[in-house]
Amino acid sequence: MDLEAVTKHSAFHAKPSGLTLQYGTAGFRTTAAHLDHIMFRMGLLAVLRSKHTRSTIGVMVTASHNPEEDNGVKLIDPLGEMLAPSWEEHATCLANAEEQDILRVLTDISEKESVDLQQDAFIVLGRDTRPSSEKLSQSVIDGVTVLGGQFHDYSLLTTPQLHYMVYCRNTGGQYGKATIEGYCQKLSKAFMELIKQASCSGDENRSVKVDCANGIGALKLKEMQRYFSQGLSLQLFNDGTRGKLNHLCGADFVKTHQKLPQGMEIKSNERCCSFDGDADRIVYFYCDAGGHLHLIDGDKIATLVSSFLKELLLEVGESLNIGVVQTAYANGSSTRYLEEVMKVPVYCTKTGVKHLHHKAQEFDIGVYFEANGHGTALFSKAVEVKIKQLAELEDEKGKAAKMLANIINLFNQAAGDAISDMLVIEAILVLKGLTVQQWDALYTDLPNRQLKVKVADRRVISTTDAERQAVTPPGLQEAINDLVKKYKLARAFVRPSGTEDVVRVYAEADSQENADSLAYEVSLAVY
Ligand code: 16G
Ligand code: ZN
Repeated sequence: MDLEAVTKHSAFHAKPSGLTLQYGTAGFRTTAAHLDHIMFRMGLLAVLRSKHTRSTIGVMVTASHNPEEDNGVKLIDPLGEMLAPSWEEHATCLANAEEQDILRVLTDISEKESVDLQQDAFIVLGRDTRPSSEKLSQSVIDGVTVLGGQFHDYSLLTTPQLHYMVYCRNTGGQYGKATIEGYCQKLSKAFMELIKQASCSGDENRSVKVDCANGIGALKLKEMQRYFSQGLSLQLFNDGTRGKLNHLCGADFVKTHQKLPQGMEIKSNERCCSFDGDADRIVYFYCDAGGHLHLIDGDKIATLVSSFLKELLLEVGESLNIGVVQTAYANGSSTRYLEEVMKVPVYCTKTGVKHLHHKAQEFDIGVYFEANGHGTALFSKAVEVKIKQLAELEDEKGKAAKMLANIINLFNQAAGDAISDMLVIEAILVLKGLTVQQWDALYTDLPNRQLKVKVADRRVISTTDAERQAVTPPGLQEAINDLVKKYKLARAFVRPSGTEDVVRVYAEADSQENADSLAYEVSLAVY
């Protein structure tokens, strides 16, 4: 380590005094003006992580669905997963070190993790379309190079595309080529092959309207469209040419406000979807003839996907275990439908992709989706090999296996991916001959409401049972239980947010009115 150079460069990226930030659920996130030092330091940390794992590490500059003025950064581990928890702590430590302590903290991390400083380091970078992202990623590069790391800057990418690149690079190209072209080719080839397998390709002009949240998704879809235009035509809205990122549009807006995105013209019964600002979440929706919005969220996506996979497995004749992973936010109707009608085991984890992803890896086939639309399906290596063998057969079994093999290729195995999920969903709808209305009608969501509450210190609330029960402050859970008892089909929980300084409240009940008042009453109990 050229210690002098680190000190010198660090001074160009000085930490605002008194500012402390934490590596949270999705990395660091705050107003872009406060992030320059964080970026530089995450460049440093990425180099140590790369030396430690002897692998390529990713650094993504984005604040996803948060306002355009915000930004953020997260590190991507060798197999395209989120950063290991012990290194999240190192990240927080390094981020909050005062200038004079930087070298000591770097040395501490290297010693604790026995990092061989002679090792090479390679970092790949990606960023979203925020005005602040380009400059901030330059600061990451400054951190990388001052520690002697090599890098490749992909510049504009969706978050899941960077996860894909990292995964490809660390698996010797087996998963795919670590280029945008490689990504587009892999996904569209799988998609087009699936579409060809549809028995009734009657609906030749399939099209879907996409709300791109004025973010990176628009750019990347435009880039990719020509690869699959024979199978699906897209009409893009909120493509960033006029509106502001995530403002009154995008998956998070549509899901939390249960409102149509602005800037989109839709007719009744048209199939539409919304991406979030970095294109790792997707929700579908349509308006019925009465102008009423029907939201099809991550829970319904998980249901469509897992029922399709279960049917294919039956045809293939393999008894593989399939599990669905949800969080406390999953609508009660979805959990009931999955368990009682579809008979698939459902597991609940804490909020945050890393928890769901980790749990999903325990199954031969693990389907995970957060209600907010982040998710994917994971297939074990053994399943992939087996299915590819069976796909060689020329009978019905082989046909089903071929379909499954294409689905495996179409799902991003490294992270939830709006583009990949959209193509999977579109393919399943064609293959099953389902309209968006039929899909929506699988079950009826319980009316629900989410609220956020500002409190002096959100850490006074701690939870257990995958965030479904409050442990502290004393008496809070009892109060929630009493409120829930007043309503039919009701459920409610509170949890401190991992990304904002607020407490989140979720409630569901038999009517929207009741869900609203239960959420309101619970929010009063939080004070
Ligand atoms: C982050 C998470 C998302 C989670 C959300 C919860 C990742 C990549 N993203 O956006 O999965 O739903 O945080 O936010 O893990 P909250 O803690 O503020 O409710
Ligand atoms: Zn996102």
